[in-house]
Amino acid sequence: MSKRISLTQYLIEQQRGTAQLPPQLRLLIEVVARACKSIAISVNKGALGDVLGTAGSENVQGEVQKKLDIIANDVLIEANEWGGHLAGMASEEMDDMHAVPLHYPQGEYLLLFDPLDGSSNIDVNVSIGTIFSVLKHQGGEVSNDSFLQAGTEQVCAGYCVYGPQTTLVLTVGQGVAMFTLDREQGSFVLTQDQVQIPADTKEFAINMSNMRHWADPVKRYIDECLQGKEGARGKDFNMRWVASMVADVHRILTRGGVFMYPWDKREPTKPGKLRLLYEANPMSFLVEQAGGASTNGLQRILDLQPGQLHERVSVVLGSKNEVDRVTAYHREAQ
Ligand code: P6P
Repeated sequence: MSKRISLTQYLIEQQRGTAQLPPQLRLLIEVVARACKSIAISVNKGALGDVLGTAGSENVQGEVQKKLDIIANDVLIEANEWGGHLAGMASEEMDDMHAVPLHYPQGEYLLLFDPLDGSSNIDVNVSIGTIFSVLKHQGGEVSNDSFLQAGTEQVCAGYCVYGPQTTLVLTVGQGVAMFTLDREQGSFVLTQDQVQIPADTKEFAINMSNMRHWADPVKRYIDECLQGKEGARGKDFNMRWVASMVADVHRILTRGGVFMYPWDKREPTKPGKLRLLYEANPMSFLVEQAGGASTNGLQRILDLQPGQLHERVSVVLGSKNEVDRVTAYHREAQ
């Protein structure tokens, strides 16, 4: 890679270039990146910072909140509400949207986030991350309904993975770029641009303990992978499951693979475990911008019209040819 540039320089070049990145959106991204640096500092303290363990509360999903879930959520709210770039925010950790207080200037964007994805991994020191998605506010009073836009309406999406490196991964619709945090400088530095996911792979990511609950098309696909080169696929597969979507997606953006969290019969009325607006949509935008594919087994995830803020969805994403195969198996079974 030629001379490394900072996130700020990259964004200014996007502002001047074909992306014509609006200044308010550039500011939004810079603010979110700074918030992620602050979250990384808390995450990296671990037991030394009294940030581990549970917060003694539950979120709207009925999940026990970890202390760092709350810390990360508060950091993102406080960092973003005064800048004048947002009309409102929505988070996995908040029942309803958070309107920008009226004593601050109102902006034209809506920010959605999972402040700390994979928080079951916090106490065991496994990679976790922040996922974010940006929509345009369509005007009028901001409410939960303002956020109910299809994933194709996103103007920006990204995540920050807190792992061996702290890496910000971003798209504004002009491909996917990766920025590694230079802790000595305290700035994100461009370390990969125009990320491409290989169309084929030998690696799948799924929670195998749920096998008996899957629908037949998922069982068929995974069985074929497990049969290896003696089976229908004619090649051996490897399996990874970090139980942090950010970490699994980062691996797929880096070397390919297919990630699946499908519907299963444990809770048949739920389409899946993952949330559409602030997990599946931003990850699907990134994956498609990197040449991959993302469906709910039957439809392109970015085309789905959300009905509620914390709506869940079944997810199959990653290397295009594998996602196409899984989707074909679902369609054949209809
Ligand atoms: P399971 C983390 O809680 C998460 O929302 C995703 O990041 C991850 O892919 C999935 O759930 C893990 O779920 O059932 O394997 O613990």
